[in-house]
Amino acid sequence: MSTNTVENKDLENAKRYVQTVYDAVVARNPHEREFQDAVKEIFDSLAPVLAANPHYIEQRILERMAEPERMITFRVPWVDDRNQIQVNRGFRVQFNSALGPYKGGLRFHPSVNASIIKFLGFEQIFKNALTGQPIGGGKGGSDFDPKGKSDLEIMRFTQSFITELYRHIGPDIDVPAGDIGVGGREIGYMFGQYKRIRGNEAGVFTGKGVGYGGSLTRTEATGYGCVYFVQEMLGARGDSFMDKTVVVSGSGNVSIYAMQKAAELGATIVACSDSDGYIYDPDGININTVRRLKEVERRRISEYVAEHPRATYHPGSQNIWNIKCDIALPCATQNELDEKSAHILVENGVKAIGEGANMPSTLQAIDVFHSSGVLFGPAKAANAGGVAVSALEMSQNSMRLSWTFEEVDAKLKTIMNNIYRQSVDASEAYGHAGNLLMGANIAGFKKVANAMIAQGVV
Ligand code: NDP
Ligand code: 2IT
Repeated sequence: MSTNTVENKDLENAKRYVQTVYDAVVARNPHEREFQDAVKEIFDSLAPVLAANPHYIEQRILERMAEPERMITFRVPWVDDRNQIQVNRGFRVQFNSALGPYKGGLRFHPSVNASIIKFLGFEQIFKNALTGQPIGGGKGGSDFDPKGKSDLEIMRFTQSFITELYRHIGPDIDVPAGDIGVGGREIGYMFGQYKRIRGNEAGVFTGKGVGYGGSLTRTEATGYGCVYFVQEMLGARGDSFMDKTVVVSGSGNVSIYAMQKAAELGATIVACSDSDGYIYDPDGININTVRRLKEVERRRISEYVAEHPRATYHPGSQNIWNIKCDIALPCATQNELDEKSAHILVENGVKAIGEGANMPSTLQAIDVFHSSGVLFGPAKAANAGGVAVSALEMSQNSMRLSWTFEEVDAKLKTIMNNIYRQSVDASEAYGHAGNLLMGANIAGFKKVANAMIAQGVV
């Protein structure tokens, strides 16, 4: 029997093992489609690693990883401006602490449920590992809808949320941050309430205001980091953002700063969106207008066209991918880019995709990108800049000092470069050169698996 045959046999065994564990995950988490997809996306990358390292199978690492260490679900009662009592559901998944305290954002959106929180928490484990910083994986949130709520309603809701969550978090235990619907305002209120109960433990949240323990560059970090990652991918082909046409979905925190950095590097951003529709501006999106409308005034993206008459508004956010572009940065939400949209992007000559959001491309869309040779920067690598700067915020809080914008930005660039390198190296080492999804999954997985084995069966 040739070595190759043995390797193929091991690979086939590993694939069968992965499928068995995946089937058990589906059976144990029925109806949790997003969580199942996130597990499948990672598991499908791992057969070559398991074949080469059978002790990962003996140690039942996949079974252990796919089960959260802890899942907390709680009632969040609050009183609205009409003096009506409202009840929402709060979540925190503490998924994996092998590398450090649980770390990950909080999402406030009506679609939030256990499946969404577990998919995000599972992704976060491997993303955080890729940053090289000592942080485990967690995520949380609520089905609360911040849209249209007054500041006082947001404050009352977040205070109630923290009045339960405080007992489960702490600077060395679990450190939440922002995600969809949670930005500086919400973190400020949550930190304030935590402080009343527990005292001034600055490192318990990241994404705080820079005046009270926040890090410079945290606001920009995810968007900038995503563009730095795509810059690395383009650079390897002797290309860059200069003179490229870019489409960025969403118009929130990640989207705004991805647009800003891409424009700074010489690209023209022609479109962005919110959940109602998208705007197209042939002159290039005016990012200051978007920032004011969305960050300050909390209005809809459709209102952009009133100030920029050459721009047009199109209801239906999905159709943003019909616009011809060189680079597409999905920065809104999960499953926003499906197989059909992927085909349209490829037919229109797209060169690179950088996932600023979490799991924005469906599994089928990713297959389209890979089979057509488009550069594909997977979420857990390309959007890791946000959590990476969160970990830098934790370091600054521990040291009781503040680094400058330039210092943090330089560290962010180095981290994104390292993530890119690790992803390339792992993809090559396991025979899938160019597939950065496999590379990122394998590199993140090995760090977590090795730490879990070193710490015993816990
Ligand atoms: P924000 O709440 O700041 O912005 C979200 C944006 O996406 C809004 O413009 C929102 O529009 C839009 N959006 C939401 N759902 C849809 C939809 N179905 N179709 C089109 N647009 C939609 O969130 P963030 O920018 O922080 O997060 C965006 C993505 O990036 C999420 O996937 C998040 O998990 C991920 N991410 C965030 C990080 C961070 O540091 N904030 C770090 C890493 C990843 P509308 O106003 O209409 O709701
Ligand atoms: O998905 C993510 O990485 C985030 N929302 C940021 C998490 C964090 O802890 O900064």
